[in-house]
Amino acid sequence: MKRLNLIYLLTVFAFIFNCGCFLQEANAQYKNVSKWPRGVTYEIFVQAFADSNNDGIGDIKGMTSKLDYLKNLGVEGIWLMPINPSPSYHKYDVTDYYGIHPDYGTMDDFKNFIKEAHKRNIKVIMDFVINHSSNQHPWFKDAAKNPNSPYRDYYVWTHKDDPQTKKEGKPTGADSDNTQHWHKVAGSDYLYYGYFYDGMPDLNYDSPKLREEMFKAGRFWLTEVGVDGFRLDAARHIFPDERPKDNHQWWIYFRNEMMKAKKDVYLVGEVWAPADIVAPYMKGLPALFNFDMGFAITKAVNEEKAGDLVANHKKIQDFYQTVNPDYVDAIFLTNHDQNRIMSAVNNDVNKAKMAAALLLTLPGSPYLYYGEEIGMLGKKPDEYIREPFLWEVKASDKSRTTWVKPKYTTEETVKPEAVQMKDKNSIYNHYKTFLSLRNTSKALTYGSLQPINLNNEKVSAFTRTQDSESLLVMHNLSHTSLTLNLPEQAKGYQKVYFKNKDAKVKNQEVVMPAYSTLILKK
Ligand SMILES: [Ca+2]
Ligand SMILES: [Ca+2]
Repeated sequence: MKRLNLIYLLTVFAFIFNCGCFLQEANAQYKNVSKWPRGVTYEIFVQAFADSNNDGIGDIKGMTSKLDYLKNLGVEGIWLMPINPSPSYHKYDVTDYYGIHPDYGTMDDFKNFIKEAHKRNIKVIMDFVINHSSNQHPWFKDAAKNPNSPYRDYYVWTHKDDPQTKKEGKPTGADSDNTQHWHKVAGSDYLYYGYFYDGMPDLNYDSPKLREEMFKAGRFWLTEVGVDGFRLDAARHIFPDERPKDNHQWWIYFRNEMMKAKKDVYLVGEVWAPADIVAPYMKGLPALFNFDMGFAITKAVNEEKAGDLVANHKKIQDFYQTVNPDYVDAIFLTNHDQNRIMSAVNNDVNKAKMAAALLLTLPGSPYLYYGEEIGMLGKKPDEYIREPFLWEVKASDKSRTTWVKPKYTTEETVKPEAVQMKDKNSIYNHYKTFLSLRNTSKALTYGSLQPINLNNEKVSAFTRTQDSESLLVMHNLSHTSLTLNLPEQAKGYQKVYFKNKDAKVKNQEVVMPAYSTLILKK
């Protein structure tokens, strides 16, 4: 306990002295009001994050040693990309639903990681990839060579004369461009269904035996291992495209089964699609990723125009609320499947900081992608948006992984975390400041959203209100300083709650330097 108090005090002081911009009453306490899943979650590609045994591959022990780093950043949850045994580097094709990939460590390592995370009030969710297995999974290997295999029914088969095998499929969304969904097995007259590619045969959710098998695996991680929930990959592909209602129903069923093992299990689904397709999934999945918002923020920041970013976000939120009032809107800038935000804004650190400021002041439950907070760069192909995290300068970086030779995030382009920590203007300290800002404010964490029109397209302005706390948030997205008059709608917001870059307010006039943020309270 003593140690925790000390960390807490140090955090308070570091926070006050670092930015000197969080203007609260002198006796006000720095106190977290956010409660996960409404706090900030951090996505980790284990292979690239932190190495503990000097083999160049990130592992669970390495990750465990960085929990204090994540705690200090203000993170309350961790999402792990797949950790099960798999033949691929990314591990989205599983060969054992009960194991840990040996490169990453052992089950004991993982249980210890969860214990240490929970000690710090950090939740752990893991990718549970159940739409498909690997074609190297023992179930599939047996099913493919033997039509009478007990696992035959775990996959989806059809005869080569079936006309649908000749049909060119169409990709459903941005998550795949594969159009050949039926794949041959050498020496057999039967083909199997694999939505993504032949290495990922789809599991057959029309089979009660398969369904029970996957429930069993899910319950294992929740009860035996102790994870807090799952990120569910390819959530709209469980059943084929023409059966969306079966997909919606499936997740209600799945959630009920998982709740038998863990009442408060957290599930966040990947449905990479516009809001009208996402919405029906909310009945089963309490949290879904909001892909639209990340795109909208990136566009606004790049064009230096607020546009209808806030109004659209509110429209989507209001719509989702009609489907499930308790839903969690999982917002993010980019994830492991997209070019990194710093590259998406053409390496412009001011724009990357503005994207973060928007993400962390708008409603939703923010997800950060590892390395985003140090401004890591990265463009597709996928390996290069999943490059090694830079902890220290290369010569003294014992945790740095070498799993891939980086093309974008190198010693020359990105300052490592340890260096940025000491620089009050670094992107790292910008993230840390905005995480603290959000975590300590009920209005920013839970508050309702109202767009405010300042008659200037360069400024994104909105209020966030929760109970008696109401904040007027203004971001100058542009490279020029602006002087604005607050409209009638914003009357009464007079006191500075937060500011950076010398933004100021006097009476109803606001001065906002380029790329600044100003938050006023009543
Ligand atoms: Ca290692
Ligand atoms: Ca499927």
